[in-house]
Amino acid sequence: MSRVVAVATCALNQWALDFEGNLERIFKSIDIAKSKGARYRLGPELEICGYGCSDHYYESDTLLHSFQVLEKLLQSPATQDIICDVGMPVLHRNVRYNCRVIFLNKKILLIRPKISLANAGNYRELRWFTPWSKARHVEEYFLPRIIQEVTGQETVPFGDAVLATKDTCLGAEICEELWAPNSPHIEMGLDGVEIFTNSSGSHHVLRKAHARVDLVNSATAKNGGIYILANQKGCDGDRLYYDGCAMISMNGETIAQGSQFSLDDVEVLVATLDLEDVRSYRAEISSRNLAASKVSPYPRVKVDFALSCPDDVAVPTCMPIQWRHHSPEEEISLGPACWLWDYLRRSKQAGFLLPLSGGIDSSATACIVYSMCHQVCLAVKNGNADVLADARMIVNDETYIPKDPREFCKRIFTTCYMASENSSQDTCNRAKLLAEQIGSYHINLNMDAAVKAVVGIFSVVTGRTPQFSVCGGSSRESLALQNVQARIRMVLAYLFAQLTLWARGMPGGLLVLGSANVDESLRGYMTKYDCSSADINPIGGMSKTDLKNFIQYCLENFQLTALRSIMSAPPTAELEPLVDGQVAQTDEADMGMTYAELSIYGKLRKIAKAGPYSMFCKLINMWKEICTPREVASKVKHFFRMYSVNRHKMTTLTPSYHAENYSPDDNRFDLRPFLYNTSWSWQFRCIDKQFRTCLKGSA
Ligand SMILES: *[C@@H]1O[C@H](CO)[C@@H](O)[C@H](O)[C@H]1NC(C)=O
Ligand SMILES: *[C@@H]1O[C@H](CO)[C@@H](O)[C@H](O)[C@H]1NC(C)=O
Ligand SMILES: CC(=O)N[C@H]1CO[C@H](CO)[C@@H](O)[C@@H]1O
Repeated sequence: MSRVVAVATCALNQWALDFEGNLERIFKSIDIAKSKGARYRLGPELEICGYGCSDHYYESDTLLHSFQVLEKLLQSPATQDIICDVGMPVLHRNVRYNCRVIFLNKKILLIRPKISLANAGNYRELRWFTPWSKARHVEEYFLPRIIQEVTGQETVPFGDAVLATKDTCLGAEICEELWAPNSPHIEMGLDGVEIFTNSSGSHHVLRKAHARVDLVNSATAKNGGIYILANQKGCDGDRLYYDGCAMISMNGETIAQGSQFSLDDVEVLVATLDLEDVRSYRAEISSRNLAASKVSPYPRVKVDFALSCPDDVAVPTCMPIQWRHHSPEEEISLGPACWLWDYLRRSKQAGFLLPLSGGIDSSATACIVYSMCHQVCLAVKNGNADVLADARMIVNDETYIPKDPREFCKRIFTTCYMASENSSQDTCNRAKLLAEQIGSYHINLNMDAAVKAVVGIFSVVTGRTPQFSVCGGSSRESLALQNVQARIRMVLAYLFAQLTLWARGMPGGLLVLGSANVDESLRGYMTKYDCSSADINPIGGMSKTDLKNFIQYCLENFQLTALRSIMSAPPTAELEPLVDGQVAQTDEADMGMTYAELSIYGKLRKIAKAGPYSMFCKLINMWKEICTPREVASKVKHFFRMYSVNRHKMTTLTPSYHAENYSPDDNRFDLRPFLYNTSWSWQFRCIDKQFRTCLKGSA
């Protein structure tokens, strides 16, 4: 018998509760897998209903419709002669499990419930599912009648088992199980499983891809085997971007790599591999074989089917490749751009509107939209019919073909510079030049009349006129005046988003983009309900440091020379009066901390889980070369005061692309109160006590 097997895995852009679309994409992936000779096809976690259904998992409708989709798959001739491994929720004895359903030729072979559930960060699987806790145990599952009618089976095995085909043995791991310290693949491998499958719903976090790739490769480095990873891709209706990276690896080396970011809804990887390579890899590892001889066996579901190709077909086997990683700047350029595209086409809007101030943040956001336009043109050039159809729908022209990113940008992207008498000519010019270079439809407006009118109402009612501090006003007055300007920007942004296309005689409305970065949010350095309030924000999960590097990348990669002066200008909100025509306000001075410091506070607070006292203790060490303990104490206190005073702003944070593990996003990720006693008296006393000990120690 031939030893060469052909297996397929995929990355699918599934969408929560879009059963119709999800089914279509699953069919398409099976078609491609079969056309490339695969005899086994793995799909992403919960692909039938879409990974991000969240509380919809509680609804019996979700379970019902998932079975209805499964029925369609079972019935179809398209699923003949290939083992299909699909993901869906299943209720067994009134308990809901996150399952793989594995079937072949109208028969369900096995339902495998997930054993370790993902429950950290953005994941809340324990809220909806129960982990299967009976290791190597299988029960009878009674199929719903609609499935019985297709398969002729009344019950099927449900539990922790592996599949034994005529030529090899396959075992499934589901997403989180790979990260678990005692992953199933270890014991399964010892028990003779040669092919491990892993279906994921894993999302993009900057700089994280290599961890996943290393984990997958290491899964088979020690004990040999073939590891197949499938993942969801795309927006899925939430802040997360699932980042594909389907892969196949063997004996610790990558064999096939899928893309991390792309506009293809269906991506299928097929590899032909020699099982004998697994066996010979294992042959020499005597420690493995000793352990293997003692392992208690998994229940095996026998399958009368071979994964290997017929003997008379000579198939070349695949060779290891080197995994290509994106730089963090490329990740920022590609991930949020794909997410924006999904959001735009699925919300059926006609494009985006961005208040473009000429600073780093809004410019970075503009560059991401421009990058999206590049990807759309590229996908169309590569023959992606779905992208072409979506582009035509968005620009409302059935014959349109996006070829030039700048031209496409002009149709779907409006940028708007909102000047007040306190904006400098420099920022205005910078915004205009950048708009020209990316091709956006650019509006320059002056909002002084609106600001005067609003402040005028206040003066009429109260008889008092607030002044800026440079004109002798108190900080209360000055801040209120800045906030009025900032908030009027938001009102204007929404007005122009709704009606610019109308004024130009075109149909549709625009989505408003926000551009507050993760550090500003953390510090609360933003006006609540100013133009940081928008429909969505592609950079809300990025740090200022990463955004600066990204701007440099765009300057080189897209030849946007306008970015040169944007890079060198100090970040400013430009809400205070100019002094001699120059900016008198800079963000870092205003915030009382640098962006670099903020990133450190952010990571300590969220990732290292440090309160004020622990943060102080860590920083006196980290910063011992640059700060005295007294300075550290005062910096930490300042940060916690500002953070807690402003935490309420996080409750209305614009939904942002999630990309950073220290994101302060209150809504799903960083659950904390928003009304604090901002004196932190107990905590700060501990800092002071510690700090006095430091002084004594050094004396
Ligand atoms: C499957 O892969 C994901 C990465 O996407 C990983 O988080 C998970 O731990 C893996 N699961 C198993 C069981 O290997
Ligand atoms: C916060 O705590 C301090 C110290 O215990 C206390 O004096 C102050 O009244 C508290 N603030 C409020 C608003 O309760
Ligand atoms: C619109 C606005 O707030 N303009 C202010 C700009 O700065 C001058 C002082 O230089 C103020 O008088 C204006 O009110």
